[in-house]
Amino acid sequence: TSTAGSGITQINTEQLKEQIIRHLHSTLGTDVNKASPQAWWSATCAAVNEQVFDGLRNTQRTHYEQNTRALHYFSLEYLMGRLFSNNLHNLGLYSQAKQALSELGMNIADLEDQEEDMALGNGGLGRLAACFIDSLATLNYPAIGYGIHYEHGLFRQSFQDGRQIERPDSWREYGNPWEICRPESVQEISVYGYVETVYDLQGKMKKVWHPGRIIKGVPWDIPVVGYNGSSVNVLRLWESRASDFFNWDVFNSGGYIDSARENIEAETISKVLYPNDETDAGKELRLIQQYFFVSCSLKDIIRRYKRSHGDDWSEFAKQVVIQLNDTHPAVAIPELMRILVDRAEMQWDQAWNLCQQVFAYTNHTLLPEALEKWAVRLFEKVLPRHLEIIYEINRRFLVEQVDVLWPGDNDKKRKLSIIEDGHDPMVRMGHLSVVGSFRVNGVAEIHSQLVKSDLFPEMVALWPDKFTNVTNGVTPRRWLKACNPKLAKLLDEKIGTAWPTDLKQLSKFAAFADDAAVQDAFMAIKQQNKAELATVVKKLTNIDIDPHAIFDIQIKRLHEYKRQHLNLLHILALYRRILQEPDYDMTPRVFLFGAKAAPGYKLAKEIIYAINKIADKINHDKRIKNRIKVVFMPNYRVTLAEKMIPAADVSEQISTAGKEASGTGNMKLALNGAITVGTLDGANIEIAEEVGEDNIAIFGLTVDEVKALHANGYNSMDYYYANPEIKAILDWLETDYFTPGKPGELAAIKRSLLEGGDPYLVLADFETYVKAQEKVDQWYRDKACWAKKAMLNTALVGKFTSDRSIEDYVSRVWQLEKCAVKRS
Ligand code: 26Y
Repeated sequence: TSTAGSGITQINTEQLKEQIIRHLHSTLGTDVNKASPQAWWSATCAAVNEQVFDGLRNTQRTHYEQNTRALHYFSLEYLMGRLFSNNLHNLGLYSQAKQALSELGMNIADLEDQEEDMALGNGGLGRLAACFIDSLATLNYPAIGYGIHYEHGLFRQSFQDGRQIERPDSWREYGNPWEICRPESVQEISVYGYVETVYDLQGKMKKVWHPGRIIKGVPWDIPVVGYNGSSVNVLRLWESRASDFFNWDVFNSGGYIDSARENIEAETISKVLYPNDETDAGKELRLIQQYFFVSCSLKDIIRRYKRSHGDDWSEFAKQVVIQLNDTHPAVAIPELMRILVDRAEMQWDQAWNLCQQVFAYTNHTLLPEALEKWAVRLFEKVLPRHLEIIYEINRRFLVEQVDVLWPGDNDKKRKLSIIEDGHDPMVRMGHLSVVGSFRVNGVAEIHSQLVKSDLFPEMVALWPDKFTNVTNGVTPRRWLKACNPKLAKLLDEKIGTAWPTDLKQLSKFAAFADDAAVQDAFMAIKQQNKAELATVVKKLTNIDIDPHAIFDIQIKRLHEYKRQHLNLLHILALYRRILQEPDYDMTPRVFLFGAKAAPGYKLAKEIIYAINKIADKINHDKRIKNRIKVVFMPNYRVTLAEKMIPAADVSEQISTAGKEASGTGNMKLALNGAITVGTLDGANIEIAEEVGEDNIAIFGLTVDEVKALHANGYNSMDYYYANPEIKAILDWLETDYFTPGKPGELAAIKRSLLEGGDPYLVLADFETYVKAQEKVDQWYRDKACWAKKAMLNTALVGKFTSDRSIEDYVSRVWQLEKCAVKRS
């Protein structure tokens, strides 16, 4: 028994074997001879948890004793994926566990496949939260993640005749070994009802909220294991239940069935993750979800604070900082005001001061349809007291800030008001978040610039120092070490083993970029990863792909701005060229897609259908001699990403400039040696700066050119008539070539690009995109040239570790101290 880091006890293979067998017997009630793979997995998790819970207790005790300032990350989404191999890697136990299981006759990879993904998020924003809590624990920062314990995460996707079908995800159907219920920390929260104005004996006015419903929040804790046995932090997720207290009367007066119905309504709150990203539907249940978890979390924070400070609020802002992951948890701002003013009877100014020292806000989008707004009517119904508080925040803001800088300027007031006026007045959550926070950040340099120049320019005039940038990052533990063990091993051999926690070390690998032997080793690893992916593809889709072809991968949510249809037009162009010119010279390429469409997003679903139909036609067309294959992987999720990313040659990052806030898949792919074909958007710009222009294929309009084109009137028809290839391809979509007997089935894409005006400038970027792809094809023909570029991508993207992002947040926003965990 030795020590890894300081918080966790390290054990050896023999001890691990004993623990696994012990858990098979006493936790699972089975034995080595009859245990199912599921039971072996559970028993191994239980063994792993012995180390995890050790570290958790040590971490919590240390933080309590040291009375540390802590970060509280508020997010509606955490896209955790699987935790089994991640926890083993971070504990430094992966190889011991592999060995122990193999000695017990089990294959660790089979056990890994027993685990459901924890898919409590939609995409980038949710996965970012997961990478951040990994880095926070690894760097020994006191931090807790708060969110919702959804019963159903993001839907499971399958295809029926090429169309997306959604089925519920039930990740906890057979329990989840990683979570601990904490009934001792249950909270009760209120919704609905009305506000009464009362006067106390001194004649002082008070607002009393008489809630219509009380709901119980039950916390589930998921330990977050730092790499190398450092801290074990907690992700605390709230599950909603009916409040026993509230239902007691109903129950006694014979309303057994009614009370069961109330139970169902209360439990609905944490039932399901909303599957929309980037289109706000303004649904009542979603607002209640937001308030539910925010209110539970704030009460939890305050309970913990009061344990050491009683009713003295003077240290609160020193102890507590809360990061709002987009505006989704922004109702925390009026909720903290309500607690301070109505409950703690603090003066408004003092309470507001406190709020403005505690909250910080990260913006993840500029898309107008993703900016959250709540109808004032709805807000009033669900949270009547909070609406009053928002009005008062707004009144003071307009009088004390806006009117002071721009006296009498009603135009400025209209623009800056937290309430948008109109037939159906709205609460603007972005405005509320900026006004209530001490810092606002975007997620890549260019995005943070655009947040200032295009989204909140007047707010910048009021508070220039409030705005900053923190470029996103990803955890290299999951996204290199665990998912690409062969490359990780090569790196260990060539540059030492420090890179997982000091990713800039990867730059040492650049010294081998011209070394033929290392190039061969690097490309052999890529080849093996591609062969492994080919097996997965065969199993999931029954499509045969050649591991010697270029693997060209686009994996991200399906959205017009991400332009999967631009990729599709390129595929059609190649297909058509081959049909017209049978000897058309191109390197064989496999185009792989992974994407879920929001269930209500019609055009996104049409794009999936079109890709599937075109794939079917091309994959079966003997004339093209396997030069093109198209694969749409079903049910793209973290676990599939872990198999696709290490096998990628080309990374598609082709959003319209100015639309992708950052992107994080781009970082994971480059880290694993894929070459980016990308626009100058989001973090692509910073990736290009790091890897150099020779090692990335940049194309397309820049942000400024996009703006100019729109300003001068963009007409997609011009491109249709000017470029015969574009015209032929779009016309093709209207025939029944890809959908025999059903002409017009793929016409929605053409319509959106022509009659629809092509809002994301697909046709404007088509030509330069095709040129960039031709360049990539040429690069690939020279094996050494390609190997060098791919290796330099891995070597030069050290900036994009989430550890660096966290250090940026610490110095620019959170002001935390590291806290070394002491073992008991
Ligand atoms: C309002 C609601 C419908 C909504 C729900 C989820 C709106 C947006 C989202 C999710 C947004 C999201 O994932 N944004 C992505 O965040 C990543 C992390 O910062 C960025 O890298 C990526 O560019 C951005 O699209």
